[in-house]
Amino acid sequence: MAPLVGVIMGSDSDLPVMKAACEMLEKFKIEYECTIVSAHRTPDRLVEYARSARRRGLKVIVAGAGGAAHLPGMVAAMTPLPVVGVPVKTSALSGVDSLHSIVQMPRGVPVATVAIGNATNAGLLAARILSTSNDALADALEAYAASQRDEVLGKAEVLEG
Ligand code: RP5
Repeated sequence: MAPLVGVIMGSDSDLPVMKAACEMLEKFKIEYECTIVSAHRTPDRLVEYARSARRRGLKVIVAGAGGAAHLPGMVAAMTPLPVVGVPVKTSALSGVDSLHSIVQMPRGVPVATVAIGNATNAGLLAARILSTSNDALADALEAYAASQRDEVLGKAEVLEG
């Protein structure tokens, strides 16, 4: 099956963070592709990726980058698909630089930004977007939420004795 979600990142150094998005997509059996696209080091590849994404059947793009993190915003500027941005933590500024770069988009070009390093939520958000036209997926996401609830309630019960 053609991938529905494109997971991209600015560098292979982002992979330890971004693999959590892939794990979520695998958990919900969503077809995805994963690759490196650098806004600054491979600008032509960025244009090609973003411009062809919709035509190739992608429905959502998850883009992670650190530092001067222009990747999600530039992708969002070149495709009508929803883009979820993941600010990757940096050594110099702890990812606040990445967060600000990704979240401060100008009006008219949206990027749904998750918390610094939270690629899990990016994968989940992509799944939720797809679930608006997929009831089985929506059911699976509800079951996931219920399992989180039960886990917390179980821990509370143990604490309360
Ligand atoms: C960004 O620069 C990447 O997204 C990465 O987070 C950061 C550092 O890249 P490397 O120097 O580790 O390749 O483009």
